Amino acid sequence: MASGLFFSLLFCLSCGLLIEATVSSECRCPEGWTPYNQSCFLYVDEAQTWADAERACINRGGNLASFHSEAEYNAIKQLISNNAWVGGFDAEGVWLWSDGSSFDYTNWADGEPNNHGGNENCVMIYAEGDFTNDAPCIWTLPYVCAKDRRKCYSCP
Ligand SMILES: [Ca+2]
Ligand SMILES: [Ca+2]
Repeated sequence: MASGLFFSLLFCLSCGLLIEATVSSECRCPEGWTPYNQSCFLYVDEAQTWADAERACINRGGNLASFHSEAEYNAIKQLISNNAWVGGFDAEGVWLWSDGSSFDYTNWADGEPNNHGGNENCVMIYAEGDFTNDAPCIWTLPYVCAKDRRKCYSCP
């Protein structure tokens, strides 16, 4: 028993080391995607509703992008050339990210989110100015997808 546990631990430790060693070569972002920490981002300059944009990102193996710091926001912002959807949405008064991560950082423009017309439930980032806005989900905008690079950090 004890030796079995020992070998399990040893295996996990060596796997961890192996993962660290191979992450740069095996966990590259797909061509066209931009690496940022544990994520890969892709700006798609093709206008879609928020829901269609999210589905398009899912089809690419990810979700609409989320951000959790000013630096991460800036990494996404750098990629866009038009106003663009990201994965934030208003679920009956609670803001969530479509990738399931916590909605722990915001940089709303002054006066936002204003739920204009009672009908603004999706987060867009402005190409000009460093702010986000809640907008009607049926607007069609380009969008930013993200994939989690950690998915390839698995033990064989
Ligand atoms: Ca709303
Ligand atoms: Ca708004």
